[in-house]
Amino acid sequence: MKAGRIRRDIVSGSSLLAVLLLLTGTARAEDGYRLWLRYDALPSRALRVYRPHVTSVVVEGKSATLDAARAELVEGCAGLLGRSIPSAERIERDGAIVVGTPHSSPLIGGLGWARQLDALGAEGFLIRSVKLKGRAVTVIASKGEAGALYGAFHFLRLMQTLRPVGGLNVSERPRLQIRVLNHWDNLDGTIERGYAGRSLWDWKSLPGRVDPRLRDYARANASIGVNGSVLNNVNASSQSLSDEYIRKTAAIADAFRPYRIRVYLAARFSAPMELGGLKTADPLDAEVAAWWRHKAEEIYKLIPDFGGLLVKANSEGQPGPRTYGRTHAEGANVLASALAPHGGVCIWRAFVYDADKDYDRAAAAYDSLRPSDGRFAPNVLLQVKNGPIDFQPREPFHPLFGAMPKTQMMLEVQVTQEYLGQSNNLVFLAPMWREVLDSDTYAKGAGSTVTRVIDGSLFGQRMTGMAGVANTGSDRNWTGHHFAQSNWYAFGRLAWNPDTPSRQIAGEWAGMTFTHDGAALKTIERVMLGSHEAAVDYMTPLGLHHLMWGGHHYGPAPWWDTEPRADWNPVTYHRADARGVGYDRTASGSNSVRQYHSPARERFSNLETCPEKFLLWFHHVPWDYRVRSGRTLWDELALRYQRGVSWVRWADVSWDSLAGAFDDERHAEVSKKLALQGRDAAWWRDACLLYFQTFSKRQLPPGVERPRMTLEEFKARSLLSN
Ligand code: GCV
Repeated sequence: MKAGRIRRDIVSGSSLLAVLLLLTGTARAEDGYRLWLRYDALPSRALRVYRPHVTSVVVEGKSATLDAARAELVEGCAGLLGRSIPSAERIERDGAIVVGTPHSSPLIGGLGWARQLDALGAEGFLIRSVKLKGRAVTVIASKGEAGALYGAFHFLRLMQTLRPVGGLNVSERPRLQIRVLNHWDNLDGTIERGYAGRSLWDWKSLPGRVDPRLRDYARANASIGVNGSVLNNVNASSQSLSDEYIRKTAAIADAFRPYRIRVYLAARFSAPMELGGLKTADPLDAEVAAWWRHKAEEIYKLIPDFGGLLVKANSEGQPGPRTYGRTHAEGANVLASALAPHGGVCIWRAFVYDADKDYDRAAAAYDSLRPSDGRFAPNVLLQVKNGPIDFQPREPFHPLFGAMPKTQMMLEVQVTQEYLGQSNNLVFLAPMWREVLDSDTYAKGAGSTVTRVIDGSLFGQRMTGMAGVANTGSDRNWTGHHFAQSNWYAFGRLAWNPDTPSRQIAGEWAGMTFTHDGAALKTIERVMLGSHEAAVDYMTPLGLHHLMWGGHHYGPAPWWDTEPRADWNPVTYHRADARGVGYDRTASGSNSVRQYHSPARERFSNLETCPEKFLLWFHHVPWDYRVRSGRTLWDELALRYQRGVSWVRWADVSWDSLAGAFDDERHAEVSKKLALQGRDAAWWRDACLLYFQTFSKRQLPPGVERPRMTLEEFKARSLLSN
């Protein structure tokens, strides 16, 4: 059966479902809590196709993870198929779903698949339609229980997205090993750059009371292959490593364990002083090393599968090894050697910048970390943000990718939308992350993509990973904006397989989250896939960056020049003057372009060949310079801003057309957010163009709407306070 054939019958299926829901009174609040794990009955035609393939769930063996897989399948299949699906001890009929490992399940052990399963590892899995005990069954098998659980979620996803479940021969394994969310959650319950309520971890009531919601958090993560959570802010409090907080952390780890989520903690580098009363945190001091060793022992006694420690050092006021004249490698290695006997890792952030006179912040991390290449311990991973400044709406890839062949590197992306309209703007981030993953570093000639750096295939790094700064919080729908859930989902899918196309991710998520109606799905996908480019257009087109209001980072303030550090001020980055706009990072300017390998370096350096999306990132360009459209830079800039605003209007109309395609509650809530996004986009356009116009002294070209306020009025009011 082809997916398309199922899809054509969907509309009649949904009307039937609506009638059924009315009759049975089973309609529930559509508040977004269920995320993409909604197991409502599928359209009737799909039911007819799927039901014979799914008649019972056979999970031999008992363990917390196998129990979780069984429960998910029983509940998920029953919901999707609109009938109860029993959990059975043995195969009694066609349509059994047999799940487990060769170790846990004699049925699977007897299949002779050990070699293939070994090759896929403990997190990989096979799903095959086979004859077993004379019955047509589906086997979900893995070498490890984690893989069996991931396979169960994969099977459910096949049905949720109306894909065939007969004749299956699926073979999957994660491309990256550490797939971890970084929560910037403070111990007082607030979240740095969090826009969806308070922290999910109720530290005050832990370890006595563990919020049952944590199980759903873990389920959601497991469903997309996320296998770790760093619980606390990288701007860390030493307290997170205190005995008291380790006990609290252990309670969270217990709740996550069935779903194979390991907990990690962010460590403050000076904790040996603050917690241990030492006089120094110098990483080469023997007492300091002993303190970290004992701390690791204490942690692993309570949390045997603890993932490791994440450190932000010598950055934005955080202490670090540089305070003692030591290198970043020396700093990382002291923690790494404490963690090594227990199998833990030290994840060291590359988000490091100083404020030397005339320095270019985009060059700082490379300059301070590259000399340490080859000096990090084997259980250290360097976690590098996608771009060299800071999660801007668009940045070129970080030059450190491809520059440290002897260092294990992870990619860090920001799922929470600090600079992208927070929880008010619909911005689907998969295309942005894809752009970075697909970027060619040329480190070993053409084809040396960022994906190949982080999946270990380019430099043969042994440990691999990807981190996402989480966007979850206590809001009922987890992420503030319903569509921000798609970014959590996209993170998991890309960390599992960094080659996954954005369209596939959008289609899966929208199908599972909103509707099976083919036409409606297409509309949602189009909105999602265009949203990042549109946000770049209305915020920072053509390579502009860091134009946002200081502090809260919401809305435009290109005029901002009052931060104590120049590198926190937008004026440092756009450099607008009477001649033009943009940051010259070529040899005639900061020359940070030197950090890229050839031919990327030359391509970025040359005004004619520099991709237009990075034009003002690398060049200071005259207002009358003719860009590829033949327009002057000024006209192009203005029209890009306008294009972003027009896109939001289009998205709003498209969304309106979906009324009735799914529940009114979420439809109305997203409509409200789109209205805010329209306001924000126009605000960005008007404030930025009015400001840049004071330098360009040119008229707005035809097609660009006139601003509704004066520049002084925009300056007087932060968008966030409106
Ligand atoms: C956790 C940006 C954010 C900070 C964040 C920092 C980081 O500067 O604005 O809130 O701090 O990045 O990634 O460490």
